[in-house]
Amino acid sequence: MDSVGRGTNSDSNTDTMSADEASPAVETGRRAFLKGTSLAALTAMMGVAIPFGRFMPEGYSPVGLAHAQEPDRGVMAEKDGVTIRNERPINAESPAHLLDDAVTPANRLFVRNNGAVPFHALDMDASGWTLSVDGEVDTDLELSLDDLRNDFEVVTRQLVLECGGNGRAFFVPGASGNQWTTGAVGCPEWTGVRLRDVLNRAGVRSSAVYTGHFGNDPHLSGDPERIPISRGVPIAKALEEDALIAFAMNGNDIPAVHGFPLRLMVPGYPGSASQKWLTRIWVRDQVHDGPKMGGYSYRLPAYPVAPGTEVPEEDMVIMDTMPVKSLITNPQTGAQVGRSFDIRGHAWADGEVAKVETSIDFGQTWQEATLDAPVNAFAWQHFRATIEVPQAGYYEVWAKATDTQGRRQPITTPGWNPRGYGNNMVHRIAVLAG
Ligand SMILES: Nc1nc2c(c(=O)[nH]1)N[C@H]1C(S)=C(S)[C@@H](COP(=O)(O)O)O[C@H]1N2
Ligand SMILES: [Mo]
Repeated sequence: MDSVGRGTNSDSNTDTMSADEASPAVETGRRAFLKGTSLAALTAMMGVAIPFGRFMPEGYSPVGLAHAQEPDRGVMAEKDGVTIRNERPINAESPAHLLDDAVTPANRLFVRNNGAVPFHALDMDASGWTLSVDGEVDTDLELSLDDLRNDFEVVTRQLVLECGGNGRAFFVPGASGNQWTTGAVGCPEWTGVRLRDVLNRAGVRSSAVYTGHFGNDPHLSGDPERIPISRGVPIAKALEEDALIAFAMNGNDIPAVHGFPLRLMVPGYPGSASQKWLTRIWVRDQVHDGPKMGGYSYRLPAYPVAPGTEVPEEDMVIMDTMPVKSLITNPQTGAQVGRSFDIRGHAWADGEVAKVETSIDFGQTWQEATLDAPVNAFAWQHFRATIEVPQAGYYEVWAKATDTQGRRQPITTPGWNPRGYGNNMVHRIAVLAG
């Protein structure tokens, strides 16, 4: 199944500490690229034959892999107004007022890479692309993009994608990783096939417990034997109807940096569950143990801890669903407004948002905003309100969403955790009114 040896690598704690959601900074026994990389692995990574490959000195690092060492500047050319949080790997988010569109356009969608953008994506070349499904299934599948388009029902859905670390910058004490503020989230429109239809075609065995997702993005070390990230979800989540294997975003090919030609979209879960450049789904009989499944990556303490606590690794549990949240996207924070002004934004939850309230008196009183139903499950719900202020001056507008299960956004950072995940505190903007 896995001729280049990238599929079963589970050495999450040998990953280099790059940024967000990285494994512990200790590099234990990292396989040395300069020794054993096979010609077959290099060939697979380059995507073409290397005719004189047998003459490459042992340990030689091909010049063509150099892009894995550089920031992926080219793929960011289309982005507009994003804030770069890290250059290598490239990570960027949008300020709230640039996320005002009902459906997030490609130029505003945050980027979260753990490795480099793969060659085929840089070239937007999908020729020969296949997705394999194997493991705890009755029949292994190897599907081309045409197979996916032709053999399964194609659906289009607006689905929220949010990094588990969105809001990390507000935790005190701070956590290492990308200092995301509020913008590592977006809601584009995705077209693809249901993950569950593909899994059911393969026939999920009763022994199935978890999925393991694989893409072909190169590790920043350039070592083709290492994979930057491979996460999965409980099999029950994978079999819900909302998760997609997507081949289009906003009616176009998925942009290179967002996973061309194929990615998962598993809404309601941390963005890391939505593997980009998807090549393989391994149905597992145990919880997946790919890179960034273990240690402190996407994990929370099993019990509440005081801020700054050193939590033992064995007490960390996998973060599953994302908490209820909202974002004020207009006006822009710092704006001058009249004594009466309109605000608007989006709200989302793992499930549905029941109400959004706003406050202009630091949370003393709240007014209910007008809230739209989602166009489909896991789509952004848009809200709007007209705010009247009693006199001219400085005001803060706060927004707070409550989901249908009664869970609501806290005023300050919720449960502190070592890596700063799941911050869904109320969004606040400042205005000068009158
Ligand atoms: N192959 C691959 N898939 C990946 C990642 C990655 O680094 N490589 N990053 C994950 C994380 S942590 C997030 S939050 C989302 C970000 O998706 P985006 O860059 O399209 O916004 O992709 C996920 N899928
Ligand atoms: Mo993420």
